[in-house]
Amino acid sequence: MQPFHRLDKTALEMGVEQCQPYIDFPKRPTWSYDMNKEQVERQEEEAFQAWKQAIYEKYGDNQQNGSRQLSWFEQNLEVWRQLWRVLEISDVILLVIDIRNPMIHFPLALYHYVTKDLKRKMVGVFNKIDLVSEFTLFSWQKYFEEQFPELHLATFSCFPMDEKLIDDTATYALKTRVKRPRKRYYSAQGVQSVLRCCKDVKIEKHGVNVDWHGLIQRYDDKAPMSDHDTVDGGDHFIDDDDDSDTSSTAGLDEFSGILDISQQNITPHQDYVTIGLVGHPNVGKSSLINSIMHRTVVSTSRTPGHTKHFQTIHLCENVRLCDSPGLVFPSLLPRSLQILSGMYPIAQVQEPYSVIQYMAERIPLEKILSLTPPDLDNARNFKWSAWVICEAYAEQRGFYTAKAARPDAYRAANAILQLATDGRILLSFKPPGFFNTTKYEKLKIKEVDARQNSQDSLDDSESDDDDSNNGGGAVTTTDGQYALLALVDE
Ligand SMILES: Nc1nc2c(ncn2[C@@H]2O[C@H](COP(=O)(O)OP(=O)(O)OP(=O)(O)O)[C@@H](O)[C@H]2O)c(=O)[nH]1
Ligand SMILES: [Mg+2]
Repeated sequence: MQPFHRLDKTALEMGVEQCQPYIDFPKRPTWSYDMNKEQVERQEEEAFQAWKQAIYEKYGDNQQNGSRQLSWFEQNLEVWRQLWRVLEISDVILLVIDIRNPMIHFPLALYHYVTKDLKRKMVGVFNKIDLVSEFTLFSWQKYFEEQFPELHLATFSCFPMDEKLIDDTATYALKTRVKRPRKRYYSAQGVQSVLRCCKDVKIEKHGVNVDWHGLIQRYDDKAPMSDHDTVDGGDHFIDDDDDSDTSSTAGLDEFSGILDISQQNITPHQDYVTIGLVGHPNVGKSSLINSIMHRTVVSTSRTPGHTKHFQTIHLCENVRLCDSPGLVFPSLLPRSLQILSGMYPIAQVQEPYSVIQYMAERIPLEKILSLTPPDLDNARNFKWSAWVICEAYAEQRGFYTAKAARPDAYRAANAILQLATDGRILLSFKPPGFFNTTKYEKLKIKEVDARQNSQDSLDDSESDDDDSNNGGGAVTTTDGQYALLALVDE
């Protein structure tokens, strides 16, 4: 109920420093074939309890000591076991990252474990790029390239980019509901980028020759899929829907490409390249798999924690994809941020007002929602608080409590949080130096120049085979420059 203070724009910057110290995640204890199933499981149980106890001892009372509170994190050993299995059977780990806040979705401990301990290849997929400007995406790419050299980067979106998002430091809301195609997997952007990354990491596997080129080419032509490939109408997979659908594996057996993996398979299968998708809940792992498959093979939902079991899907005879349940890694990042990043089910948030305050301190929420101050006579001295924002929004939307017919602030708060996680209120974070330095502008200019030069030399040797390059290139360049100018003006 206390009025809040709007923070400087740099409060939206977030880098690796804010994620320090990073907390390790539980690893599978070593085991041998001499041990029976019960012994292995007991050992895992004990190691997990010891790990939990250790982090609670170290960070559990942090808030009372005045330092940062331990975030929410996955408490269920079964879910960690699934992660272990996916890491064990995958040749390439695809970490799916929601581009609106890449740092919170990037568990440093996992990066170090995969690249240094397991010595496996790791691809970071910036997902939901339709919700940020091209310049924000560009800046994050540069930041990640610099900070995490062993991570290969790809970009992806289930939906086309929104032109209105040319400057996402000034545009904070998609006021109108964006019309999205029902079969969105046809308009996905970036499947080629993801597959190209998987090709570039060069997985060397004796006797397995993947035709990456042919695979990538498949996504070149936007020809409609054959009847065989499309999903029957009325299927239960289209999300943004009933949050009650919790059985994510329902109906999956109908698809022939899915195999169960027995527990014996603890190293990548020698006949296939396995691409394992991991990441926080709700970042879009299952949607990415559907887009690659060009049909609905796994269930998706706007409610985090939808996928409950990992499953493999064959992309071609020697490449298979592995979807996994989203899992929250422990950190010292604020719980409000976790909720806003979509990894916690909104319906279960008991006290949503501090999350609203966290958001309102960073973006002009009352303006975005076009709220009117309740006390118009005294509008000049009026100061917004999270609670008043929620009450005003409840009035605007006609949310009233059943008994006393008072504005239902709780329902309003939930609705606002849902708008934020769905991406209709745009809360996106930026890498350090985004607002107060010209670092990223300079890098962008350099890149545009380089592209221009290579375009010029291409034009000289004009081979006019197809015009896709011309059109695409021109649009990207113009958008890029526009984003740049808007930013410099600010
Ligand atoms: N705007 C936008 N939304 C997306 C994109 N990809 C996925 N989503 C939405 O994000 C939500 C979560 O997608 P899922 O594919 O179920 O996410 P997941 O990572 O499999 O989630 P869990 O199974 O809970 O771990 C859904 O509401 C999707 O519609 C994207 O590229 N852009
Ligand atoms: Mg999923």
